[in-house]
Amino acid sequence: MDLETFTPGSGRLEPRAALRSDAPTLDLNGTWRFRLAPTATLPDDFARPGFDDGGWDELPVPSHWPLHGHGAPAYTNVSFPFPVDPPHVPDDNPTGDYRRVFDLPDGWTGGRLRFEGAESFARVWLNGHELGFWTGSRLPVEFDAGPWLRQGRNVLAVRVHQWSNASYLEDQDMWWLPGIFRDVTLTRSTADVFVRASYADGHGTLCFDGPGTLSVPELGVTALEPGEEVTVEVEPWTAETPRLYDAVVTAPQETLRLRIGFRTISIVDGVLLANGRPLLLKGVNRHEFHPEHGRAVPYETMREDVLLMKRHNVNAVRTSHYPPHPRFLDLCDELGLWVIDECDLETHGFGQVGWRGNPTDDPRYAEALLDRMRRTVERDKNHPSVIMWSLGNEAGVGRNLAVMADWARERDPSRPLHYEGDWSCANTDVYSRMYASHAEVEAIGRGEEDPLDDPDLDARRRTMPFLQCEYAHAMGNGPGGLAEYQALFERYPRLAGGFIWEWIDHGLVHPEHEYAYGGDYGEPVHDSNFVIDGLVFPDRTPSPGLLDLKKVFEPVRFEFGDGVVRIVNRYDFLDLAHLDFLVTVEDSAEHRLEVPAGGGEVKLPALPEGTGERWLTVRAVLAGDQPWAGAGYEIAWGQTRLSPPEPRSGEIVAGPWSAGLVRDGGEITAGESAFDAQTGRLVRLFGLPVEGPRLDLWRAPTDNDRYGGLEATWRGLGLHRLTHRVDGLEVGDTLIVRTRVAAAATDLGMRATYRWSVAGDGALLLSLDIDPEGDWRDPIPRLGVTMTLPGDAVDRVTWYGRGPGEAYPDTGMAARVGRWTATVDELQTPYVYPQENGHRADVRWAAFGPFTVSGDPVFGMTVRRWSAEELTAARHRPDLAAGERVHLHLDLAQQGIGTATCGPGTLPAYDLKAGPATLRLRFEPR
Ligand code: IPT
Repeated sequence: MDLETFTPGSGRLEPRAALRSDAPTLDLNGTWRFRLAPTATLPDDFARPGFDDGGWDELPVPSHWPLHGHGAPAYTNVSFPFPVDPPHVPDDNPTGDYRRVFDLPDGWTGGRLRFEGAESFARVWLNGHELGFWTGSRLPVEFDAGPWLRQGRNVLAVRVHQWSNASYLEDQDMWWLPGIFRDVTLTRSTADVFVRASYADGHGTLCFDGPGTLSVPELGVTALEPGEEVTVEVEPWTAETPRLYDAVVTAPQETLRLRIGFRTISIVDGVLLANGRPLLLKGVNRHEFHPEHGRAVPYETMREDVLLMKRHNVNAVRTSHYPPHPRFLDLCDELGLWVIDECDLETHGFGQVGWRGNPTDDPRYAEALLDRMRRTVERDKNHPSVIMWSLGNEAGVGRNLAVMADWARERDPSRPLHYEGDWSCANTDVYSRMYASHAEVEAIGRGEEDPLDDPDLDARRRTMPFLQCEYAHAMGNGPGGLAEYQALFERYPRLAGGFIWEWIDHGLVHPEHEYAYGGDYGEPVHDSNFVIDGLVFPDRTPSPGLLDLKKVFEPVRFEFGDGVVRIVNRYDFLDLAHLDFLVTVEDSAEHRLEVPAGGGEVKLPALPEGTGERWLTVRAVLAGDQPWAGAGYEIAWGQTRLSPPEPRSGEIVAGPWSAGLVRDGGEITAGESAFDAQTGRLVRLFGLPVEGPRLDLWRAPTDNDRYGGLEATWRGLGLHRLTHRVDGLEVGDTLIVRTRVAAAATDLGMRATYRWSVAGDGALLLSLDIDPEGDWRDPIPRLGVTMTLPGDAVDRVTWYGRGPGEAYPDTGMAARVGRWTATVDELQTPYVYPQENGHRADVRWAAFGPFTVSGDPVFGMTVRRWSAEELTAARHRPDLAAGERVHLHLDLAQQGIGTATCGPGTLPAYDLKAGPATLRLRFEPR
């Protein structure tokens, strides 16, 4: 077989919509016979009905064979895992032969074999007759099986090659996972239907193409003829109000059931509108992924994705970078998500060879690219949730884009076209970019972007709405900078929002590593953990990034005044009538607030009196059950401080040395606490053996620190191998320990002067002055102290500060002020690629087993059962094992997180620059 062909397939039927039909359909999923060969050069005899496959293995369909013990997955982002030499393919070409015997029910005649997805080049035989071949891994295909079907026993044979000329079109950033990974059916349905349902001013206009007639009983529409148009009063479909109407198409051979949503997408004065109102996309990029099944995603998992998105205030999905399983779009229709449906096209690896030979600009590939666009649009054209077609991702520029776009415009003028790879926007209706900085997004929002060379294209692009099809790369700890992007999207009408990169970490379950990423299967070329860059972990546990996103995407805002709160409705379509508003002060009972449906200023109720620092929290929760969350589910919240902490200056004045400061051999003791007389370091705290605290600047680099270059800078400065020199130790009323902290081979250093005193109540007070010496021009990882305690001294930590989750200077929007408690294990964020995590911000005090630490006024807190060095060295979750000590990091400041793995680094406001600083901590026995 010619795997180097430019032809996208043979023997195939015209593409048509994914439809629910009552025509008889046979589910051919299940256990198939399977064998894998290392090359494509094999005889075809296996397709004969009488072939003996007794020695073969079994394989479930749908699935990917590398996830069932045949070969191994491989991950690359941009790089092709074979030479860039189109149309040629490597000789090493894993080839899977599949056989399935099925019995045809009595009386069955005719039918189509339908494959929803197979990666990447497949040939199919029925009862020994070759029906044809197809490419386009994430696209459906149908063959006429009728002439070859037999009564009783039938034998279906499929040969799937991993590599073909079509592989050059499928260079998406994901695991290479061959196999028949979506459903296989034999169906007697033949109909195609294209329903067009628009909305304006309370009315829906409906018409359809297809066989038979269409009825929508609920709207009193009966027997609408193809091409006939009817306008009726309807409720519109939006992602916030996913109103669907059941429709029936009665065709001669079958009855089809559709769910129709009326909505109109338009662009007016450079603003993206849905049903005439501005639309702000709060989106995520979703790859199909399951940690055990790869892209053969179970239906329940798809549903879980949609539910999780809805529960985190996400309102849009880009189906990066191929059409998803068709049922995913049914869920988007039903539960309400705006969708950019992307064609299965990416040629990114050509970028690494200067885009030479890019199929996007090679006329020999025009047919294949058009074929992919047609199959995308035809399959998904009836979904109200789909509001734009995307030509593909990272496929460079070239004439074939126009071929795709021209066809799509003609076929479906109702949906704008999207493509990011061509900044001239020659073939699109929206201006889309990825990872543009805040400053550039703002310039575009103002209409002040740099002009294109071509004045016509430039003028055209200036009339377009702007969106970021990818931004805020959610790799590892982060992303930082979300709130600042959202503020821009909300400020400028031209900005239609964007889509976070990306939804899920594609970590594959692995016996040794827990979750595997690139390189874990010995791939010679790979992109390591770039495939671990999602808002949810591989098992779909939300990461802190998703919790932050929920906060940033909140559709309700609270602005506090004196005794009042102003409630701002930021939904695009809904009012606030479906929400309850609850007020509480610290841990007191919640009061209900009466809030008008339109929002506005509301008086706060009389609140319980109290002393010390107190915070008021308002929460907006679902008043009733929604299909995606139950009554009481929190949608938004806001906080304001009612009263400041009581000044405590009296207490922190050094008291008389009740216990005295005693030199005792090698120690200086203060009651139950003691310092090493040589180093001045605390060795015992209220009887507990401790080490430190001492100055520490290191954190285990985050992915953003690493890929963005900061880690290299920090290592260059030796911040991971600081040395401490004692320059002086004075024992008087106060123990003063003067040190200089610096790394070998550098002339930068920090003077660190520890002043220890004992308060009248027995508390130990530390005042640490930090004075940088030399030219510290780069941001530093953190500024604080580290100490260790015996492992059994601390299990649970209780603190008053922001929580419950982690927070860094530009993340942690989800962390609110309160009193929290967590075990040391719960304080860890289990990033698949271990890195700095778990920092709790603005801690007023924290109780660790036998003692409490208070800040003046606050400190940052991280508690681990391993050291920062061990965390730095770890590559997978299981590399981290509890040691004998608990490591306590008490910080004045941390460097921001940013999103430099892809996109801008930390915004300047969140850079941690070395400068003179003082950290004050108070240690008290409990
Ligand atoms: C961008 C890709 O579109 C996306 O698929 C993903 O690979 C992402 O990068 C990185 O995780 S393209 C990049 C060159 C900006």
